[in-house]
Amino acid sequence: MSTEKTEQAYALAKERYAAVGVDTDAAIKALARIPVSLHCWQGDDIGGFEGGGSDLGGGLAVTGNYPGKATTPDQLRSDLDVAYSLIPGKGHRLNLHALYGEFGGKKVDRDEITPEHFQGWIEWAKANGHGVDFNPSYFAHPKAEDGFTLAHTDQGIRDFWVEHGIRCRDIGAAFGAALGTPAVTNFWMPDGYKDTPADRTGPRLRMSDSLDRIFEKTISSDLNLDAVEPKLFGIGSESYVVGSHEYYLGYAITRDKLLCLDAGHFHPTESIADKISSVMLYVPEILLHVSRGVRWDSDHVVTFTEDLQNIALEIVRTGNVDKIHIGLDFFDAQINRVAAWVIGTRNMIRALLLAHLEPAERLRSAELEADFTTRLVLMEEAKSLPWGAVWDHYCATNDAPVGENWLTTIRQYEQDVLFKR
Ligand code: RNT
Ligand code: ZN
Repeated sequence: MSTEKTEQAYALAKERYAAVGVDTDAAIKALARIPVSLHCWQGDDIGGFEGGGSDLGGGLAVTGNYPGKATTPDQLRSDLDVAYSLIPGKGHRLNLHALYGEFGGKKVDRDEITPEHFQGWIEWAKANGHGVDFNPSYFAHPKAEDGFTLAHTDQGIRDFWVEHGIRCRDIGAAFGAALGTPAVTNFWMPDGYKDTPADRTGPRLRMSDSLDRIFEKTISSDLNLDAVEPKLFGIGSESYVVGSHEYYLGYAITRDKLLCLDAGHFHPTESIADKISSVMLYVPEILLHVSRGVRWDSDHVVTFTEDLQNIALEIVRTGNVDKIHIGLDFFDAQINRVAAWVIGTRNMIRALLLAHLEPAERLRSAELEADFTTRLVLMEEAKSLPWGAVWDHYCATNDAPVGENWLTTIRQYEQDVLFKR
C-alpha cells in the first residue's frame, strides 16, 4: 500500500477512535516508549557458543532443522540486526543467555565467565541502541545432567552453580553500566523430579539457601535487577518442580526480587494476564516471558491470540508499564528463525497497540456504574474498530515495513546470507 493510502486510512481511523474517546496519537506515543526484549536463543535453537556439545537438557526441546542457523556471535548479531530492522520502534532490547559469551575457542566453564566474555555484545548493543537483559544458564552442562543445580544434594555442585549465578549478576551489572539501562538478570533453574518425591521441602530449602548466597551482594538497581522464574512442570520434572509459582512468589516478595511470569509455565487453562495486577501489588517490578504453549509449555512463536491480547491489555491497564519488563520466550526451528523473531515481536507490539486503543474511560465508568451491558457492548464493538490502520501508520512512521512486505527482506537475506552458511 502506498504511504498516501496508509495515511488516508489512518486519518479516518483517528476520527473513528476519537468518537469513542480514544486519542490515537497519544496511544502511538505511549507505545513507542515500550521496549520489547528479543531472546537471543530463537536465533540458534539455544545452542550458544561454548562449543561443548552438551545435550540441551533442562527439559528444553527445540524441533525443526530449517537451514541457516547462526553458529557464531557475528552471525547471530547479523540475524538480529535484520530482525530489529523489520520491527517498528527504537530501543528494543536483547535478552542474552550466559552460554552466548565469546570465549575465543577456549574452554571457559560457567563458574569462570566474566564481563570480558561479553564485550562483543556490549559494543554491538551500544552501537545499535539496545539495552541488554541477561540469564544465567542452568542447563546444557554436565553438572546439570541429573536435573538438579542450585537445589542439588551435592554441596560441590551447588557451590559451582552459586558461583555461576554470582558471576551472571556481575555481567548483568556490566551491561547496565555500559549501556545506561539496568539489565534484568533472570534466574530459571530446571530443578525437579520426574517421579513423585518423598521430600518436597528439602530441595526448596537448599534452593533458597543457594539463591540467598547468590544475591548476597547488593547491586544498584540502576545496573541490575534480579528476577526469578517459576514453572509448573517440565520434561523430566513432571511430578515436582522446586521453583514453583508459590515458591518464587514468596521468595520474590520476601527478598524484594522481580517475579518472572512465563505464559507457558502454568496450567493450560490459566493465563498470566490475570496474575499481573495481583503480583504487581507485592513485588517491585515484574518480568514477562511472552510465549505460546500449544497443549503444553511448547514455546511456539507468539501469534495474535486472545491470550496475547489479554496480556497486553493487563500490562497497559496497570498504568505502570515502566515496571513491567516484556521479554519473549519461544523457539521454532521449523521456520526461518529470523522471521520467527519478527512475527512474534510484531505481534507483541501489535497487541500493545490494541491495548492502548481500548476505550478505557468509557469501559471503566460503565463498570463503576454496574452497567455490565454497556461494558460488554463496548468491549465487543471495540474489536472491529479500525486498529489495523493505526498499526500500519505506526509501522510506516517507525521505520518498519507495512504489512507482509517484510518477508521479501527475509527471502533476500536467505539467498544472500543464511543459505550460504
Ligand atoms: C524454561 C524457561 C526459560 C527458558 C530460557 C531459555 O522453561 O522458560 O525461560 O526458556 O531461559
Ligand atoms: Zn521462560
